[in-house]
Amino acid sequence: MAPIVDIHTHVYPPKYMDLLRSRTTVPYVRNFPDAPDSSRLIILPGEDDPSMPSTSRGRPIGSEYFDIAKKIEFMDQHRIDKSVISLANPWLDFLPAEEAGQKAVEINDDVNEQCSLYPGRLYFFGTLPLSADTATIVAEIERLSTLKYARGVILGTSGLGSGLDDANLDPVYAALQKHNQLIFLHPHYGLPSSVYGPRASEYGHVLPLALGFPLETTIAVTRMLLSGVWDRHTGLNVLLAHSGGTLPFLAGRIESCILHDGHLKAHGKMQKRRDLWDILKTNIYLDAVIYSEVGLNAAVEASGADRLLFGTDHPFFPPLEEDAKEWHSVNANYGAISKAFADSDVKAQGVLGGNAVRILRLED
Ligand code: 5CU
Repeated sequence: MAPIVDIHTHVYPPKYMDLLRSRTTVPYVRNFPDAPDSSRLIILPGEDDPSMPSTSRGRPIGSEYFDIAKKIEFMDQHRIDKSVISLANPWLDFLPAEEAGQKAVEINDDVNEQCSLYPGRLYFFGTLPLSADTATIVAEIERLSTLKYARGVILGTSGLGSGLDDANLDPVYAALQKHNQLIFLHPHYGLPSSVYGPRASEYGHVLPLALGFPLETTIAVTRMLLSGVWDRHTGLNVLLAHSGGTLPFLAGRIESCILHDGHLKAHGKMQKRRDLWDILKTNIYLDAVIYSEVGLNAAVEASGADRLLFGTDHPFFPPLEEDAKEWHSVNANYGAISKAFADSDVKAQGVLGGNAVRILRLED
């Protein structure tokens, strides 16, 4: 039996918590006067609208977000053997350039240290100082490749500030490829809040999380495609959160729009271009955090069962019932895998952990 490996599971390590608690603008952690005993994590744009009661702002944050012993407890409770933990959004994107490099070193060392407390059970995706200059970012990639438990980096979609289709990222992509470090691409910024309409505040976090996040990822990868990132960096490996957003479902439409675009044709951007289906099967890995068999089947069709990896998104999406033992969100992902691979235990074992062990070098 392959081990069960969770590759989509977050932490805010102690050094990052100190940073969030020291801040007063998004992102930050705060106890509000009308609920002094409960800390709130405010990370998404617009979550701290003063017109909302403090108990609706952001989300409650408890020790499951930063205490690594709680991560292990959660893993044991859900039969997870190994986890590849990553700093949760918004990473270091908001830091001034001059602070980012040092903070990345401190936080990556902090997480590497946490992994060392549970040998064989914890690995991590490092975080990059993306607001710093390219040399500082590349230096951290090189340093990460020497840390025992690092297996790649987690990246948001903003890149150096103007997206992942920015040619200035080429040295960063080249360094990641050279050091065989996988990018775990994860959304944070969503879509402009105007698309959710004037009654958005009545709908909790559903629209930004269910739709804004996946569309953000889809747009980021399509911009990489259109700008030629995948042609210039043919060996770049990227793991997409939430089963690729909507990419497996929309890949055909994206390809068709490219083939019918007069502007791209006139500017010679269609010649020698790798197509999205090839990239999905060669460069892209997808997590299995999609909560249904239908989404999982699309991911398998697009990238193949051997490129799909189990995840939980812990500590986000806890059950709302206080006495729940197991998390519905985790069991939904387990259930989708067992239904989608009812006819192949080998494939199911791969998705649950065998693929992660192979791709991320997690052998004991
Ligand atoms: O619930 C949320 O806001 C989130 C988030 O911010 N990041 C994430 O990975 N999952 C859920």
